[in-house]
Amino acid sequence: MDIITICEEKLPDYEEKARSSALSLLLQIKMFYEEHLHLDDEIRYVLDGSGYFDVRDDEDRWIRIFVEKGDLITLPAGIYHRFTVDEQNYVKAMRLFVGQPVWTAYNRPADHLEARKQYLTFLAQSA
Ligand code: KMT
Ligand code: NI
Repeated sequence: MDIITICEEKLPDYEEKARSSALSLLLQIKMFYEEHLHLDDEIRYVLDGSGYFDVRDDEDRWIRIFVEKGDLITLPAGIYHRFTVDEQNYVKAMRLFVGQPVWTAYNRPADHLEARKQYLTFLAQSA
């Protein structure tokens, strides 16, 4: 596991280090909000703060899931999803992995990936 914190710190913008850390935070927020999938299950335990996981249903509509401190969420490998913080602008979460930590995001379209094909097969079987 590792721990990820997304929070907007009010740092003086004349400082180069502060500027670049604010920029990397914005890039990270933007990256999480791009629709993507992973090759492994995404398991997140919210330690503090809150936010939204949006997942696609079987008809490709968004479903918004609010998560807050104490919540555990597992997104299956291959499901399209995105994440955003809410107006609190703060979330601290534990990212849990089975085996090697893999958190590479594949932005949509990623339909050629085996994880996507397996997920669709799983969906069709459970329908
Ligand atoms: C992801 O890949 O979507 C994330 O790790 C979201 C941030 S964890 C609260
Ligand atoms: Ni993800």
